[in-house]
Amino acid sequence: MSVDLFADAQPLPEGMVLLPAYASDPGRAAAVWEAVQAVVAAAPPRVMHTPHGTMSVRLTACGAVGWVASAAGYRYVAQDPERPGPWPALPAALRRLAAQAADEAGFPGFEPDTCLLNVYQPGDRMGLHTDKDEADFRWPIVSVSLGIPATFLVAQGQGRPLLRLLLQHGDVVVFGGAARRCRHGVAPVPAARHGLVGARRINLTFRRAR
Ligand code: MD3
Ligand code: FE
Repeated sequence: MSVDLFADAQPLPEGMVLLPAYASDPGRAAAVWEAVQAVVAAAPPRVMHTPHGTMSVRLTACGAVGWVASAAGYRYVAQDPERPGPWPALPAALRRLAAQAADEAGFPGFEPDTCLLNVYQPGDRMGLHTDKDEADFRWPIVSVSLGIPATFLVAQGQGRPLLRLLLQHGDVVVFGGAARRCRHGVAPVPAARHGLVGARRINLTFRRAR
């Protein structure tokens, strides 16, 4: 079951589905957190330098490919440029979480080939952008928020106001359909501490890149 917490105040873009506390469900929480810690230990999050400047957020990835930025641009690559060998495998608990959330949101058959992990420290932000480095926009992106709550921003269309949503520990958002092409970003993360995750926000995005 999905709950549309903000439906009265703010209509959501078509294809955007909120699953509050889905990842912190007692049946999933421990395996999800264990998997996240294993990925972060194997492939430490690092600052990336884009053609437009340095990102404040630290990034890493797991799966068959990972997203990397350089002065030359952005792309998905099978080798981690900062370590010998491939990215860590996508842990089964995370693959299952993403597939179940997508199914729940009306996008059956989702098989992500990558999960990007964004690690925010207080003050870190992500400017408005569109995710367009993936091959087929018919697949959704599944987002999982862990740790410090943050304000997520979505631009609904030309001249329309920004939608602002507070995403809290365990919240899952599925972006399919028209929402897949929305501009979005994250406001500066407040100084705070989460009991499990510490003074950080970790966002996972599951994608079918190829
Ligand atoms: C809407 N991450 O990694 S997740 C990103 O919280 C990214 O770290 C943000 O934007 C974060 O690219 C937001 C929510 C999200 C992810 C992908 C989307 C929203 C999206 C793709 C299309 C539309
Ligand atoms: Fe994005």
